[in-house]
Amino acid sequence: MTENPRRAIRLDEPLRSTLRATLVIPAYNEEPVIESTLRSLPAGVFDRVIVAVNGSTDRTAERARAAGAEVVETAELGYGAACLAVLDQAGDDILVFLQADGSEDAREAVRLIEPIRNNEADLVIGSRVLGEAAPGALLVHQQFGNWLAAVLMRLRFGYRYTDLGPFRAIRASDLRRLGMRERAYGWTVEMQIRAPQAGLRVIEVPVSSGLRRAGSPKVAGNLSASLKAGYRIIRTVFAVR
Ligand SMILES: Nc1nc2c(ncn2[C@@H]2O[C@H](COP(=O)(O)OP(=O)(O)OP(=O)(O)O)[C@@H](O)[C@H]2O)c(=O)[nH]1
Ligand SMILES: [Mg+2]
Repeated sequence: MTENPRRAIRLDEPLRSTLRATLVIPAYNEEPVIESTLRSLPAGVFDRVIVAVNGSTDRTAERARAAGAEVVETAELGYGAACLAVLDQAGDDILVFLQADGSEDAREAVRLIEPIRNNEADLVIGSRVLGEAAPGALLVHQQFGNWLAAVLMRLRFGYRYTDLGPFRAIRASDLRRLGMRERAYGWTVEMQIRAPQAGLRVIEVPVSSGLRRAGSPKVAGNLSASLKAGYRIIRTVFAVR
């Protein structure tokens, strides 16, 4: 977590309290769970709900539309690519990223949004390490990977993080300025490095983590995918200048 004195003063600060909140749910082959995740969203928290789809071979997009969400599809593959594709139509909304698998508590999004609206932070990361985790929610290799990435970020850049949690919020205008390059699973870690470099104020807040409600694991619950993602994450820590 960082407080960066180089942060530029922005003329639009007084409007922060009225920023809209857009929920972005990256989803890859999440047909079995996407509808229940969408239907369990809290009322009155999000102004827009977008499901970000790429590469899915099932009916994720159709199910999302049927449940009332907007769908943004891109041909470019990768978790990060799906998230970035939303930027073209996000205006200056606060973007809240949430997993499709129902493992996070969307009601806790207010903890992520409020510090941005209150002008206390620019990137708010939901830390599963600081919050309550259900038994089995954070697997040992996942915890080790998060810890290793945190140590490397601290050694290389001096930034202190407890997690790479994907449940996070940032203004679309800030995200555009970061010049994100990573298109796969190094996306979260790249954001955590580029944000303080760009003068954004970054904080972590506790979020709870549960189990995937349905569907198949794409990362943590799949060992070979975890190893690939872990490699990609570590590579990203060293690739960002
Ligand atoms: N659009 C898109 N979404 C993705 C991609 N890879 C993963 N996701 C989504 O990103 C979120 C996180 O993936 P998960 O499979 O839940 O990964 P995890 O939480 O590490 O592991 P499990 O919960 O055990 O599956 C889910 O909503 C996925 O559907 C991708 O390439 N494109
Ligand atoms: Mg998950």
